[in-house]
Amino acid sequence: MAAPSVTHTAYRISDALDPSKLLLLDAGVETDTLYTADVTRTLPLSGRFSAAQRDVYDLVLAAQDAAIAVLKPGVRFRDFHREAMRVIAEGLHEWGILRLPPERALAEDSGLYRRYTLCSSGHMLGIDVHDCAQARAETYLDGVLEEGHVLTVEPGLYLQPDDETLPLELRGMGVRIEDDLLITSDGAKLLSDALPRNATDVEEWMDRLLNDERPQLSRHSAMPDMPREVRPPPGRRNAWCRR
Ligand SMILES: [Mn+2]
Repeated sequence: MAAPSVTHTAYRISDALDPSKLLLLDAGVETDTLYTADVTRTLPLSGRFSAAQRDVYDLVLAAQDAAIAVLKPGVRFRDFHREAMRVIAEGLHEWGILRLPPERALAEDSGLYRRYTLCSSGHMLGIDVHDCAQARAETYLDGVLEEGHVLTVEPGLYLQPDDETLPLELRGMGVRIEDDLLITSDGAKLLSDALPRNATDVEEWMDRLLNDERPQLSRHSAMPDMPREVRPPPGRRNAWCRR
């Protein structure tokens, strides 16, 4: 969200939105089966990305595409994050922001790119939206993907407003793109492709939203029609607001 420090915290929108800024919208749902998911899109509030915003957006999308491309059974959970970070580090190096060669920045004992990425690039989905944050490392972070696993891939660039290593036009910008994927027998199926992903499609979507061509809500998306017993239990805490 457009906020003074680019973090994963949920913000309340109390002021008018600045059309020159991006809106990072991370939305979570829980279905009547109690399974959860979240997706993120980063939207230009004016309807059009500025050149700098588009550059950052395109780099994050390239990182996400690269990460998605390595998903298949037998691949380690950490591998897609590494792949996303390789693309991010190469892009930041090309822009002159990351001064040292990407392979050195990516080394285990360096991680210098991390000041711009802050966090990991995805998580498993299930009964908890970060399913399961309490799992042992050997079955999750150090684990191996299997057919039937469902996860998010959500690399981002979070460029702090006071970071003097950044050109002025990039400071304070945050971009994340998050999609949900099912591991299949030989790859991964994108489950959230009903939402636009590339910058041009996002702009076309914003055009329609800004011109108030709202789609009709389907019967299932109208909460008041749902029987009371399938609503999420009241007061249940969820980690959606953390990412
Ligand atoms: Mn997420």
